[in-house]
Amino acid sequence: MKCTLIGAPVQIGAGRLGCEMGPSALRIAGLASMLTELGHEVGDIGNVAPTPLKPLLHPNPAIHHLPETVGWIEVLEQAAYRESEAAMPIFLGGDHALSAGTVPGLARRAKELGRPLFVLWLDAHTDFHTLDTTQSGNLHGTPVAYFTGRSGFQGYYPKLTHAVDPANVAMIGIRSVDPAERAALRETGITVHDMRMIDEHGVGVLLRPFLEKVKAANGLLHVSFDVDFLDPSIAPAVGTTVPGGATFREAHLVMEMLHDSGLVSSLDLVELNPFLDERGRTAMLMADLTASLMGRQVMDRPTPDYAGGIV
Ligand code: B3U
Ligand code: MN
Ligand code: MN
Repeated sequence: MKCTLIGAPVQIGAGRLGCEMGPSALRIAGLASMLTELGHEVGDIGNVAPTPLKPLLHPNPAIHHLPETVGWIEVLEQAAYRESEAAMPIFLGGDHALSAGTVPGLARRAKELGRPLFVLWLDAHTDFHTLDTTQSGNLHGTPVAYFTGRSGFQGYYPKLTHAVDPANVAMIGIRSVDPAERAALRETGITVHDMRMIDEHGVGVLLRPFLEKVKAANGLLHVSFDVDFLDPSIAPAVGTTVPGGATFREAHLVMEMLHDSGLVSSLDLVELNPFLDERGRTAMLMADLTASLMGRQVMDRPTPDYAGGIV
């Protein structure tokens, strides 16, 4: 497969600085060579830079860095649309505000291809705030609300060309939801699998029906992978650690199932803050998990076909 690495050193969406170094850390961890070894044709267009700032003032005084965030959204929407034409784009973040650019760009591409876009959101958080409801003012908490077309962004974030249908969004790993997000999520068709669901059912059982839905709809699948999906004991390099996250084994299983599905058409790797890392271990784990998503496996053992029994 052809894939293209795109650095998106966004850090102003998060509450702590440092995600700007994320693309470098992922490159230094050897992501490109890992993918090449798996037989992929890998390009790297380097880092993109935000479009020039326009003055913007929102009545919510908590909001941080609105003009810069809009600059990143604009450039990443264009990059996602352009780079998804001929290859699988892999966005090296950068904080999660970047998905407010990547996902709308991919939705525009999907629309042009006449195929629905599905989004798998791997995160401790739902990132479902609008500009009016965010209390932290950290705009990495807003991308899902924006790209699913919630109101509350008009006149600030760019006008969406195509919103993602909330029924096509599944979140896994959720364990930190603000009251305003919870209330708004109840009104949408977004599937939210919190950690309790993982504990009770296992992550594979939750993921399989979503993949079947994407396949049945001939959809494109974007995976947005926030470092804090993982438990902080294995992935400390993130500003918003929340205890009780996905284990090493759960995360690899998700990646392996995604690979075997053959459905993934784009990927965000977000919220890596190398300033908080321990000898590069989180960057290396994110690179290894990406390798699993792109086909690395222990044995030649694809996802079992349960219909035919376990082989
Ligand atoms: N919901 C909180 C916390 C948060 C969201 N996304 C991250 N943290 N990474 C907020 O600030 O909006
Ligand atoms: Mn996030
Ligand atoms: Mn998060």
